[in-house]
Amino acid sequence: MVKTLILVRHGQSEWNEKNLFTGWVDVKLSPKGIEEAKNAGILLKESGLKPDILYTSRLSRAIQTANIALESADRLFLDVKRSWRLNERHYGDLQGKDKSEALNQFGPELFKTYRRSYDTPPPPIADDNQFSQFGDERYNNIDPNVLPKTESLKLVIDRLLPYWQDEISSQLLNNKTVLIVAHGNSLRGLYKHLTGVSAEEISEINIPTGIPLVFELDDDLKPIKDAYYLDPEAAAAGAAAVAAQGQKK
Ligand code: DG2
Repeated sequence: MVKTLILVRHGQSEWNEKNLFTGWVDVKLSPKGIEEAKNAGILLKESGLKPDILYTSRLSRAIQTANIALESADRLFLDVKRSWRLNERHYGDLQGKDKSEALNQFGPELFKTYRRSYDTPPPPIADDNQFSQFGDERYNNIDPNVLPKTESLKLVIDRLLPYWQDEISSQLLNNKTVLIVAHGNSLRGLYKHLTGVSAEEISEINIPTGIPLVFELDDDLKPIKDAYYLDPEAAAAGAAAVAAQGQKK
């Protein structure tokens, strides 16, 4: 039996709108992001896909998106599980910095390395930086040695996989339709794991906000065909806009 996995990047956040690196900083959805979240639920409902269980990160923009989308999809009753392992990539010292200013400061090559390389993390964030998560109560249960201060995509995959393997996979193997609402880079990490694309290929893949991406998986949780967006045209435009971030204010 085909297993269905639906990935949604949260709607536009206040910091996506302002063109700031966000990572683990807990910002809310912008008004546009709220509309995108509603639309994600409508797309789900129209598709006839019926998620049985919802997973989100511990960050408000994903949680808000999931709540709004499930309301417009008429599926607020779902069981929900949240994990820091689905959080956005920790953007280290770049958190809170303007992407256009960073592009000017670092130049296009290093800027792209920090945003899209597989295994080069940005410089780590200092504990006393106002955008550090040091001491944040929602991560109290994480060993301080594990709590990231910066992450590459590879490190995101390393911390995401235990949750995928121990928790989410078993729902899919029990033929539950799984919805994950998370982030541009945590979902890119999962995408890389599921599809097996190379480090080079994943650097060119960008996930747009608020458009469900559907995977159909076999019994080994391998895709039986290419994943598809429920609104492919809007997804292509959204992904191109993400790729171009930093080049515009
Ligand atoms: C964005 C991704 O994460 O930024 O952390 O700034 O998905 O939570 O909005 P999200 C951030 P890029 O890697 O696309 O620059």
